[in-house]
Amino acid sequence: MQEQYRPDLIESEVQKYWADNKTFKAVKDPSKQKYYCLSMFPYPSGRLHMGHVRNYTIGDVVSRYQRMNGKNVLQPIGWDAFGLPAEGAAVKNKTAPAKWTYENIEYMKGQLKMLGLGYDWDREIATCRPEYYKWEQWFFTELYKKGLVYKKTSTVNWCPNDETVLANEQVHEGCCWRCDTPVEQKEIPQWFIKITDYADQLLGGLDNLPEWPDMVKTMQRNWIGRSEGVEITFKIENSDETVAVYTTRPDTFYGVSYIAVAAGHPLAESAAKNNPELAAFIRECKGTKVAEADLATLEKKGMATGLNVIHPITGQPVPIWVANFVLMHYGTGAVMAVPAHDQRDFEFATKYGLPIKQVITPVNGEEVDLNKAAFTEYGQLINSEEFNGLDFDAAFNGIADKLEAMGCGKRQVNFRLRDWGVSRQRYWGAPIPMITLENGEVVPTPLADLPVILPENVVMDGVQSPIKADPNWAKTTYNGQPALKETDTFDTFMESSWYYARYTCPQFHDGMLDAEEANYWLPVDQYIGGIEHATMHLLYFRFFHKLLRDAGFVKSDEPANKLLCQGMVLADAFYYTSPTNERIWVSPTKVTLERDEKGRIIKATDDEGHELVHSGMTKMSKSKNNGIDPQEIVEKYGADTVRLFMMFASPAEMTLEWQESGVEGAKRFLGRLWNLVFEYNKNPAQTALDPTALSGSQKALRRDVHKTIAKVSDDIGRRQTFNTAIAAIMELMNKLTRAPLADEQDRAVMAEALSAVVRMLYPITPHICFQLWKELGNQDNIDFAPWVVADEAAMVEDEKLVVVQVNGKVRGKVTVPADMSEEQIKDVALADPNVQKFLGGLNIVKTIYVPGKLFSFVAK
Ligand code: ANZ
Repeated sequence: MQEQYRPDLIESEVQKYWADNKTFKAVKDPSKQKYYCLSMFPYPSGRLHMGHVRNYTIGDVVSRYQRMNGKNVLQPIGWDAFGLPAEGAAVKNKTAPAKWTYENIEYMKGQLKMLGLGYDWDREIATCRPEYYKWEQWFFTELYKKGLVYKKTSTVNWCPNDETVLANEQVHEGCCWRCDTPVEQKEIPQWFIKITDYADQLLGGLDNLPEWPDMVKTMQRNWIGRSEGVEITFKIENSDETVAVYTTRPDTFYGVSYIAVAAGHPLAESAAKNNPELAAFIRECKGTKVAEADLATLEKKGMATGLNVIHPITGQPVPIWVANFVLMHYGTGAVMAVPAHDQRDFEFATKYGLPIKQVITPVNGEEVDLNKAAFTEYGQLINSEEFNGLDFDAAFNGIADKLEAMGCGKRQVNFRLRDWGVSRQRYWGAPIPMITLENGEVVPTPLADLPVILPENVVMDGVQSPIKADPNWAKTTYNGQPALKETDTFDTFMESSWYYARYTCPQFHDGMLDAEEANYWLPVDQYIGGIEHATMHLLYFRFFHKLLRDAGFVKSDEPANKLLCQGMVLADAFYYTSPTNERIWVSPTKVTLERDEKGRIIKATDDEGHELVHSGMTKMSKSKNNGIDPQEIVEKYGADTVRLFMMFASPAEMTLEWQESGVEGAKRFLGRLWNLVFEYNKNPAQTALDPTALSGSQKALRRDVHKTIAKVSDDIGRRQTFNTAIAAIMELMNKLTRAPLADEQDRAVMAEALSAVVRMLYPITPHICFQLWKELGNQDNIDFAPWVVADEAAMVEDEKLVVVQVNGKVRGKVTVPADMSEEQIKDVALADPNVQKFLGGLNIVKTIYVPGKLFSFVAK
């Protein structure tokens, strides 16, 4: 055995062994319990970052742990390979997006292997490959045939710089998330998938996911946004027409002081016909973006239409206004405004001098000051005729009943969730498999013509998609007639919505999924990824699973039983201010620090002598230049050290603070483990451990070993608190390094302990453990060695430490057999010289015994 711990020698060799032997190849085996562990696949951006390393290390720890527990483990990996960055890079580097992507994949694959991640590489998927997206295209055509896909002209967020449609979440304060260009509104035809048909199931299904983080479930509930309300129809004064509103607060019906309609509402349009001022206002409204999130803070603007409705109960006329805070695509695009009880309505009414009538009062009788703000809580009705005094529920039902009886209201459930617009006008994505015939009819591409291949060998000019720029690409035939292919591509969330299922049968040629394989492996047992995917990806992923179920491919209702969202990786960020008043961020790897005795940073300078400001620990990012390159760190310390540090530095779902000193500590720990095995191996145990032949201290050490096994098994397996598991192993290691190796049973206890430690650490630091397992004399490989099981008998305490007090002060500690009686313990305590000293000359008046813990004398 090598005397020094040399990760540089071990790691590449072990990795080669795994690769040559396909150690982690997963094969369906119905006789074994399967375990599907999935980490969110990376976008092939060029290099791995620490966030990836953290995500993938967690997944690997879980996978290896489950394999040792006898499960048939599937841990696949692949590439979320389509997407906009490839186009930008292609323009910049004058290459094709495909070439850039494939090169990145090759490079990053090497990086993943360098980390020792145990993937089944035979299942690798790159979503930009035609054999993958063929089935996505096919599935889309099937959804179309089922009526779950439709085309609609709709207003989209348009980034004029990237020439692409942006999702609401991709618009940050009115600007493109990528390039900060102000976002415009544009009407274009788009393909939509009817996710709203599944809104109820997507919401209800959350209740069947006990092992998903509450935060994710709450975010999904809010995203789906189910609300119960009433749709109320108002008659327009002096007209046969009506206007409908959706309200969740029918209890405030007597407080309506105006009706507000969206700029795109037909009523607004018709009122504008003879009113140029109103028409101009509507144009202005349509030009500016109103994301739901911005509604509250938006400056309220509006204009009267000159029309009134008649309040169905009071018979009073109520004016209709056009208002910029009403969304066209929510509810009916019109609201009944109750300024006394809704803050948006309040701001609007205050601005335009509309009446504010209180109809709700706090239950506790407090005064409400309607000069300042609306009172928006539930309360008791006032100024509402026969409904006065009712609470929210009673008033909701009473007023809803009344309006229903009058024929002008009906109860309704609404969802905030919108249908999923999947069209993108960019090039680097899967072509949408639809064809327009000469007569304008649109038909799905037949299976025989799939995949609709995206040409990879293209020249990008950075503006237009090459398949749009090439007038020939779209030309095709359908039933012998000339026709045109769709030139839009899919939203890349499409590919990431079903990759988890394709991993179960990535080479299957006869269909989208091999149902037998899919149903053996699915659902995913453990999914791991960032919280930033809480709504969109994780909702589409759940949606697709239900679509796959309804298409007969899978039997389960949900794609993943358990979800872990790992925290972000943070690092210190430093900057100095340039003469032109710019902040220049300096990489922490180029910073020299001085610390005070408590370890706080008191001075930071860079290589060029600039004195730096320490702006604290923040998320590793390009903008603050505080990213640490995983590859450099692995080359410097070894993969095991990096993995150990990552898993030890904080609980998996919390943020992780990158500290190079912590990495060094992890390396030293692995060095100590290596040394201990080395020392032990100089004179290893020759005889088996005999639990009946152990001394007290040998028994005590063995007890620690088994207690640690029990804790680590629970921490890794159930609690997923990997950091506390590692802490427990470290504590045990401290005891082991101090333990004697003098007699044969000392060595036998050590042999058992080392075998346990190596197996417990294997999921976290697999290379060193692979090697040490061999050094400990095992013939088989550790990869399939059984997980250690704690021996209950070894954990039984056969001795106890009892504290002895005299008149409330600790005067001694005695070790006694666990089953010793109170009387006998008293004798032992009395025999202690120090206790005797303090009892000397006193009379014992009372004794108190707390079993197994404390013996107390009261003496005078
Ligand atoms: C009267 C009212 C009085 C309202 C009150 C609230 C408080 P959720 O829960 O999100 O469904 N609303 C309806 N359609 C709208 C649209 N297209 N654009 C903007 N706002 C709209 O919210 C429903 C509430 O949001 C509705 O209840 C309506 O205002 C408003 F004291 O009606 B409410």
